[in-house]
Amino acid sequence: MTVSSTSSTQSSNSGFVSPDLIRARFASAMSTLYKTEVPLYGDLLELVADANRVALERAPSLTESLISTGELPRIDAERHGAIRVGTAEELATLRRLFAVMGMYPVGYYDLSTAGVPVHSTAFRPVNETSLQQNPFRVFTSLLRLELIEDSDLRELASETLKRRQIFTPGALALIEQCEQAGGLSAEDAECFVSEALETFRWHQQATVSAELYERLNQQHRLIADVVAFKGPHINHLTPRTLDIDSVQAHMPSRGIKPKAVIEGPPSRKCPILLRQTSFKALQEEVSFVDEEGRLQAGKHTARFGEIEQRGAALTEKGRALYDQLLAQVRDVIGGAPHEGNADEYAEVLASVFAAFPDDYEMLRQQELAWFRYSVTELGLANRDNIEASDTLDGLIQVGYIRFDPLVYEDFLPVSAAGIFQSNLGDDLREEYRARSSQAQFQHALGSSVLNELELYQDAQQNSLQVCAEQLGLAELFVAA
Ligand code: OOG
Ligand code: NI
Repeated sequence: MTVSSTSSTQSSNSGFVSPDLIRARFASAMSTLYKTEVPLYGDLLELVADANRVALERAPSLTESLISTGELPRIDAERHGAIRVGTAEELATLRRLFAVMGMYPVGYYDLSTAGVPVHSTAFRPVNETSLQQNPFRVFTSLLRLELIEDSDLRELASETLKRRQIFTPGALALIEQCEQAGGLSAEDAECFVSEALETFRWHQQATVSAELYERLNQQHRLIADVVAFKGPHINHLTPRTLDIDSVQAHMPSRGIKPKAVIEGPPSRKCPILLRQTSFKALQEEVSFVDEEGRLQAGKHTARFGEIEQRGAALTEKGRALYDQLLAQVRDVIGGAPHEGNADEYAEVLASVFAAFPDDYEMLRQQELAWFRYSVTELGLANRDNIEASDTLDGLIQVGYIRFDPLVYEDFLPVSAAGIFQSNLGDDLREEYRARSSQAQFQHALGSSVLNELELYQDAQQNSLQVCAEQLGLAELFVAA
């Protein structure tokens, strides 16, 4: 896969608008749309903005670190969304649509092991400049129809999906045009944003009868959600908060009832990976259509709200430790957490995770997390006193180089499963025995997915290279 490495907000000489700008426009249009569709989302945005302001006022070092990594300006606009599609063709066309906005598939998530019949990737910007511009990401799942045991129903679902077209002719034409010409003009980009938005809009009218909907729903609620509608409605849009515990605590005062447990690591001094919580999906009025085309009133729950707090991206070693500790927590409490054991879960989580160093210097020395290194003012002032034998650790010790955690830009399969489950009903727990199949997913996608660890490693290495150049050194590296 080729990923464009150039990115700027300005139009280039060719007269094309940068993909980063198209993505920023799209993310903002999507947020406006979702506010009108799900008004509680608007309330949540206000809560998050308040909590973020307080968190920044309370911790000047947090502000400093966010400035150093270039994240501060992006926080207010930061969101992720999620959609679910039904066919390989839909997924492959989405890949092309997202590429227009500089979003590429990163990572593979298998959720079938947690009883959710999908596998997924995240479309997101991949280079640092683009991430700083606007980090909008979309968690995108492909339904695994092969997991429907009833072959008649499987066939019906597949035929229903084949009959729909989730993209407008205008969107398809502009994707094609962008691929051929290498970009879009300002006017075409604007048109693209509004055409693309159509795919993610909620459709009140289903494409199936109430009876077929019920049969699909019986198999799995998620199957009904994907198959029975005209398009892959965006099912949540998640703002990033700097203090998830505060937002969770304040939700009820705004009439929002959060799920019982925050997914991910416990609250820490040095946040790692991703903590998420959501509120229950809304019940919405829909109309089904019978064979004669008559409308039948009904209800469907699909859309919900979610917030997240992002922390340091972990290395392979750090991630292995995280997975091991999380598994240990689940062993102690006997499976996934739920409303009935939320307090016990929080206690066990905190005590088991005491084994995960909660100090950036330790995380760095033990190579558990990725960092962005930068030369300080002091370092620049002493540039001429640097010696070729100076090491990274030495330069950090004398205060010539600082390091800040690279934020985790991706998702967590166990958390994602928890989010799915809480919105589908806690009763759905059975696991699918089907094997995870990244190859099959990539075949449907029409390309491979990028490895997130390589992206973080590159970002860390690039920052070290810049430091070396600024200090007149040939190279700098993390001592093994
Ligand atoms: C996606 C759930 C996963 C997350 O933040 O982990 C997700 C879905 O419900 O379609 O969005
Ligand atoms: Ni989400």
